[in-house]
Amino acid sequence: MTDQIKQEKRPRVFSGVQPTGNIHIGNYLGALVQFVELQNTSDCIYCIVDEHAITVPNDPKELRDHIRDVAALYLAIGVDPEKSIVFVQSEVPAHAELGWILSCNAYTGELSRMTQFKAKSHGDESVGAGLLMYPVLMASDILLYDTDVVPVGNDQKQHIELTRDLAIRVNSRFPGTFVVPDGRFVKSGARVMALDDPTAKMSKSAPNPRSRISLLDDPSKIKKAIMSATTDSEGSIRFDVENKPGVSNLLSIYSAFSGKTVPELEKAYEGSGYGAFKKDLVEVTVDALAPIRTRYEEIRGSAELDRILDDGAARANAIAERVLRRVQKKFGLGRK
Ligand code: ATP
Ligand code: LTN
Repeated sequence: MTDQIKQEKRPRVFSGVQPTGNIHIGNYLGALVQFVELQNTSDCIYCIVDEHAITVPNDPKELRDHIRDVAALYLAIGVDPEKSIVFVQSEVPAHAELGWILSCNAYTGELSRMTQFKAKSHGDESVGAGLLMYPVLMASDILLYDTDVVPVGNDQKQHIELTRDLAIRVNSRFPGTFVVPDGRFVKSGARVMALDDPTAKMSKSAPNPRSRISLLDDPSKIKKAIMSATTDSEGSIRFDVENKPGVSNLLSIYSAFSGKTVPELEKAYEGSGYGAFKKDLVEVTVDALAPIRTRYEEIRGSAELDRILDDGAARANAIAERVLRRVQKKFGLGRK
């Protein structure tokens, strides 16, 4: 039995984050914490998806900086390059090549109905076609590595569904082309809401900086954001998303960072006011993020970071080229 378990193939995990700055606790609790957790049981590949970042207007200099930022953050939260492959998407050309093949198998109708496309294009005809193709490139990222599991935040469910649909569609024409992946979503903290408006998700791009806590915020910024977080006038600390979205969001964040369950927290804060609760949450959050900041500062400008990304690109290319060749053969592309 033990031998049998040993011989079983470890699941392949793939995920990516866009280098668009301001990585916040929503990204962290919704997706990134899983990256670290999965390293011990799976073969993990973590990508900085810079080609996705150019689907909306962007500044090239900032993009360059943010690629390093996200890479350093991966390592700072505990992604271990000895266990996982960490690389930059544009350094593996097979992503764009498989993306083209997949785009020939995706329907313009299904792409134009995607929530993200509708939200970001605002029905504008002159919006970049890359925005429409965004989920196809994401499917390519995933399918290129014969991925079994994709740890992401809840908001990516529709993209994962499309990836599965595309894989199944191609497989029905050419059996055995793709592994059909599953999404993996965390239960608590899966959707962190904006601090100033707990009915909207915490977002990198929201104009109010107090709507989010970025992973690299200093203690005074964290304090300001939490102390000014929207709550309600009832004054009791209980989890009730419908009627108390602000307090419920804070309870989820508290629970995720402290390891205490929500009922434990409700009990501990029975009878106390929002002020005391928020003050404690500031402390818990500052303590959780401090080691990440310290490690990030050590890594961000280091030559070691480049070495890790070079090595990651070489390892990712080796896998991706093999899978791409397999797919090209199925489609009759090329001569061999
Ligand atoms: P934005 O916050 O601007 O909407 P995004 O969703 O484009 O950013 P990415 O960097 O592409 O951000 O996302 C990285 C990961 O973080 C994804 O798996 C995404 O699902 C997750 N994520 C983003 N926002 C939240 C949130 N508020 N709560 C939980 N997970 C989130
Ligand atoms: N769309 C994703 C980022 C992303 C991704 C991926 C996530 C691009 N390619 C492949 C997982 C697997 C987002 O989080 N906004």
